[in-house]
Amino acid sequence: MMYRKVMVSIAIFAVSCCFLDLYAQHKSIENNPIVKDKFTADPAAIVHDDTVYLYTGHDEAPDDLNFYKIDEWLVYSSINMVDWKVHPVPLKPTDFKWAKGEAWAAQVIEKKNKFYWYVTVEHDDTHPGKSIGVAVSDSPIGPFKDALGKALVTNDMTKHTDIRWDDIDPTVFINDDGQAYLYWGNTVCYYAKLKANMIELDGPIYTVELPNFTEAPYIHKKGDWYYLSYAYEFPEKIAYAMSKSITGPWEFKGILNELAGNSNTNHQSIIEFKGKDYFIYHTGGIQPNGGSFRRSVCIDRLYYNKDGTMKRVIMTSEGIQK
Ligand code: FUB
Repeated sequence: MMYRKVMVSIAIFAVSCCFLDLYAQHKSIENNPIVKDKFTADPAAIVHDDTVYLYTGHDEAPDDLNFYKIDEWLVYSSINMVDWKVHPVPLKPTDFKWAKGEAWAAQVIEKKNKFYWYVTVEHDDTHPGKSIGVAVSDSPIGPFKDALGKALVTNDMTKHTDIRWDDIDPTVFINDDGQAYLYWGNTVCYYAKLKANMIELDGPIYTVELPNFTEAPYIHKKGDWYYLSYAYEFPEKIAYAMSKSITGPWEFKGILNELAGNSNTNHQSIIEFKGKDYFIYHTGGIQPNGGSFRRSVCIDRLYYNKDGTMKRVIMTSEGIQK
């Protein structure tokens, strides 16, 4: 009798262990947001030497401030999109002598082993309003320094709207023929060619008509298609348009990502890494004090349809799993 009891107990124990093990194997870790010890916003990522470099702003608004307080940009790297290594602060608005501050959205691009970082900052009183500057480094993690000694785009260079924050959110794309293009804007979407030196505009500034364009244009290419995604309406969703040419005409394709949890802004970056596509964005999801001015970068998979259109992103808590 005793022997039977012991055997039954052992069997129950073994089955329980089995279930616990299965549970552990199938329980996903919550990898979104990817940085949990500070607030990160406005992601922009590049791939270099089998590594992803992710650049963000550092949201530091105290709980009682209902506006942005962003005094530096940050850089993280990963070889698997799950484990992220933080590097020393690579750039601050104070590194631009002509800027007052405010490290708004920015994007890095590599050309001939140099890394050019196009940033939004508040200009000093000589050119009031938001401006775009460009910094350069020999390494994706910096240190970066002002490449031009003055702003690349100032508020007085664009006259399509009276607001002083329409020259923000630069995105840069180098076309197959080597020609680089800078897109940017708030309320109005602008673009211009860049000279081969990457630090001067080459010719006029054009505009692109896009439905409900708010800000955060982002250019990427997949196969023969160019994609211009952007923040749509406010609070922001992400919508996109497609074209067979970097300069359009752009055909509107609809919503790519819905409202981001607890944040008015959404700000996307899209990359392909080791054969998979990723949608990188921010939410206000960290509790208890995350929100529109204390945001957090998240990553989810992006999928394309056969005709090149993109499937709507499914934002998840799990994010990317190993
Ligand atoms: O982070 C400040 C601003 O909020 C960015 O420049 C916009 O894209 C929005 O995310």
